[in-house]
Amino acid sequence: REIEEDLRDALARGELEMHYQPVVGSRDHTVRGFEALMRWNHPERGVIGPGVFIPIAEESSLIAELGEWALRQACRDAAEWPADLTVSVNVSAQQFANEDLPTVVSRALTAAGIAPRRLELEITESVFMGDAGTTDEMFRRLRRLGVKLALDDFGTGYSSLSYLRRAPFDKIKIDQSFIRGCSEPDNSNTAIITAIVSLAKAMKMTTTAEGVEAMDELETIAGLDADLMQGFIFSRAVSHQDVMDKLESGE
Ligand code: G
Ligand code: G
Ligand code: MN
Ligand code: NA
Repeated sequence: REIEEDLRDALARGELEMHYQPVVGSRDHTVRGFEALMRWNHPERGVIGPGVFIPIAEESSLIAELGEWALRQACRDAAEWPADLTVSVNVSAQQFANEDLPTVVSRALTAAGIAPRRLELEITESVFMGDAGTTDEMFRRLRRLGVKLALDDFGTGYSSLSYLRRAPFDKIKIDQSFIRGCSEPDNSNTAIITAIVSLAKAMKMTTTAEGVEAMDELETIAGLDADLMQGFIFSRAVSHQDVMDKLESGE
């Protein structure tokens, strides 16, 4: 497979880049942080999204190298932002299953010199498919580092409320499939968002509504009291340089 071999060299050739999508407060729309999303600037194929190459990397040990690079780069970039902004990095189930993950995270934080609480790891429910003891121990080790933990794509996959009890999440990210059409009258998405926000508050977790694209969605979500929002209505993921330019110009 040609693309897999290319991907092996992509890191060394400097073809990978982290882009950043702003996460804003639902009420005041001020920027609270950024989600780091990987891009591959392929010399022939152009920009390739992670939806294409992350699954390929996950079929081999390549995901460990890509994951470590992503964490280090995101922390290094975040070191240049104002210190109250969070950087959120996606961690796939394969990365989570690697016992070196806490060491990798810790080294990325130290190398960049940022406070652990500024780094948030986005983890999906798929990590709970692994051995329960190993999974719980990984959560404990990550927690001990002082980083934040977010449950990504909540509500898709094999959702179980028992995961919320088992793992110490700081945040629930409400999957964008629940955001779509949430402003229409009498729709089940409104009820589901309301329930997730209420559950999160009761468990002292914050909520982010993902994939907000339209003004009516934005208004509905603010009304439903989700804490944070992200989506194309605010911005797509942009380069570190664009983040710096925006932050320096005061948005
Ligand atoms: O940006 P986009 O919507 O194309 O991302 C597609 C998928 O790739 C998302 O599920 C996202 O979580 C994942 N992804 C993006 N960047 C990274 C990364 O740095 N590491 C891992 N493990 N997954 C990522
Ligand atoms: O799985 P995860 O939630 O990490 O993936 C985030 C993905 O969602 C990114 O690939 C990003 O490009 C995409 N995304 C972010 N905002 C929007 C949006 O408003 N609409 C759509 N369709 N996708 C979005
Ligand atoms: Mn994510
Ligand atoms: Na998500």
